[in-house]
Amino acid sequence: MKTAVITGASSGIGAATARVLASDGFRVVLGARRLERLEDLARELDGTAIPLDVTDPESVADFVAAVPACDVLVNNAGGALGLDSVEAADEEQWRWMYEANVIGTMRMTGALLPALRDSGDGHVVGVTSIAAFERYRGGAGYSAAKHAQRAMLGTLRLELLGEPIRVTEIAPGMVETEFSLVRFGGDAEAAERVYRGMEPLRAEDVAECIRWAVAQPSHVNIDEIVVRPRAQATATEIHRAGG
Ligand code: NJP
Repeated sequence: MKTAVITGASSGIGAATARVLASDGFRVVLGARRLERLEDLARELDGTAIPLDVTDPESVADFVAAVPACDVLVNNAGGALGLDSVEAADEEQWRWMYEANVIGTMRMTGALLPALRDSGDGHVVGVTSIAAFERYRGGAGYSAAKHAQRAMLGTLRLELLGEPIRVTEIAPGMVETEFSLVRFGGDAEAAERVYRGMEPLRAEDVAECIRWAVAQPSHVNIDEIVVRPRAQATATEIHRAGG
């Protein structure tokens, strides 16, 4: 049985990805900080829940030591904090975004590469964003981190050339998860406004893209998938009902 390790599996895209990969026959190993939620999902999927904070090297080391094997690694943990201009940037928020999205992906990938190699047919998936190649006002901190995460995945593909490990980037537009709630510090009204009058992607839509990329034959590397709601043309060009 193949093993898929999914970071940020306690909600949103990560949880949906765990469900589709488990239904495709993977043993799933789930990581995130909210252990209770992870354990509920692990029970449902007959998988394994292990606490993980990708911004903490010790936590990553403990997590990886408990991972029995790894054929697929989905680097999904991450997110955005705030929507401030560069001038008003909050350094702590920028630091967290870089730590979680970029350093987290680097740490997890580095630590699991030996297991991915041992599998003989490994796959590293990274969930970035359209913010990995677009810019928007107030989005600099998030965009800078996602641009960096994208650069890392592209570099990794070069460095792993000749090895049996695929590298795929999944770059979604707006997905209705806890993403906006986190971004706006728990302000549910502000989070709800983001999706008002338009139909965003669901976490399951993005998980389907990951499932498809992973399910391709081993010699097929899906470099990147950009997926947006029909009502979104760019990060800021969004069609809303009544406007
Ligand atoms: O958001 P959410 P998504 N260590 O908040 C975990 C990208 N994306 O599913 O630790 C370990 O429901 C957190 O778990 P917990 C986005 O940038 C999204 O939408 O328990 N895990 C939770 O499971 C991100 O990379 C949209 O709090 C950590 C998960 O991450 C990915 O999609 C658009 C962690 C976040 O789940 C999944 O986000 C886009 C840590 N330090 C890109 N910090 C969108 N939703 O619109 C957080 O372009 N997590």
